[in-house]
Amino acid sequence: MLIGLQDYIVQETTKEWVLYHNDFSLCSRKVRICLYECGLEFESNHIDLIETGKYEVASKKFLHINPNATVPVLLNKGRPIYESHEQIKFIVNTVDSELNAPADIEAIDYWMEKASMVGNPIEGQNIYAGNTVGPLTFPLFATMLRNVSFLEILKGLISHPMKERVIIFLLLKSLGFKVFKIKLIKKLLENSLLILDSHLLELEKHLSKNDEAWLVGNRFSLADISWSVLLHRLTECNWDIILFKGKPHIQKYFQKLIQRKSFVQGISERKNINLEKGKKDLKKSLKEDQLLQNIFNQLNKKVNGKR
Ligand SMILES: N[C@@H](CCC(=O)N[C@@H](CS)C(=O)NCC(=O)O)C(=O)O
Repeated sequence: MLIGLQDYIVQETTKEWVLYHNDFSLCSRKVRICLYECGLEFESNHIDLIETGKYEVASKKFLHINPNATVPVLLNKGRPIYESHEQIKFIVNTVDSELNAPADIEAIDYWMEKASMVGNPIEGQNIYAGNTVGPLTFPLFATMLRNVSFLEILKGLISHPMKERVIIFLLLKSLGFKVFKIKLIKKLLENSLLILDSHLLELEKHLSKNDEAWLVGNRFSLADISWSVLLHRLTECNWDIILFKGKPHIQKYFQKLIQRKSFVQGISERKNINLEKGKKDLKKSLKEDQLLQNIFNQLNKKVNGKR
């Protein structure tokens, strides 16, 4: 897997910064927020994921930019930087901004890495809270895929380098929420939720002892950017009902994060039709779909019943 800045050019450009990204992608959101925080101008290239309509990430044109078929990809003077946590670190190390003011770098790295998606998205969840996000987004993937044809997903079987991802989307498209009747998938969801809860308890404890303005110190940092997109995804999938319960400091912290100008520019102001429909349908299903309600109730008991 390619990580960090590469020494070759994938696009002839006069632009210092070019971003290949997607409205819905959590990792893309992170990089957009960082670019806005630093006040950087960038060429913006929106690339569709299957959830937002088609497998543009697996198109020949995009595979030239990233053979792994994932967004975001940030180009610096045409050279690609892979992995969103590397991209935001690169920005901060390259550009003068409030984000690289003197601070407790070790603590920022700790919290930033914890919220990152690193390696196989369903492994290493005890270290990377970010790796729980994929399985936890399954219900929203299922509603978003209602607006995408089977044919579009099947195309991924030919062009996408990570076929297992395509198979998961085919399952979600064909079974909808019934996918959680598959024991392995239900267990994956349950484990992801429980592990994320333990990361959130650590975050809650840290915030409760912290009388500074942000996660690390009084300056907004990469740690805050990384947690803002993760916490926000939980609210998009309605997991906040379960996971934010009894965590008043996280609730307050999240409200502060979403008011930040860069968050508004990087997330709130970017409306994606498939995402908006998917979120609306998921809310509706939570009120009407017995199977989904049962899953939420069971998981709520598992997380909050033990306290
Ligand atoms: N660890 C990578 C994760 C990249 C990733 O998996 N991106 C997702 C969107 S958040 C993607 O492009 N998925 C495309 C696909 O699975 O087809 C990073 O931090 O950049």
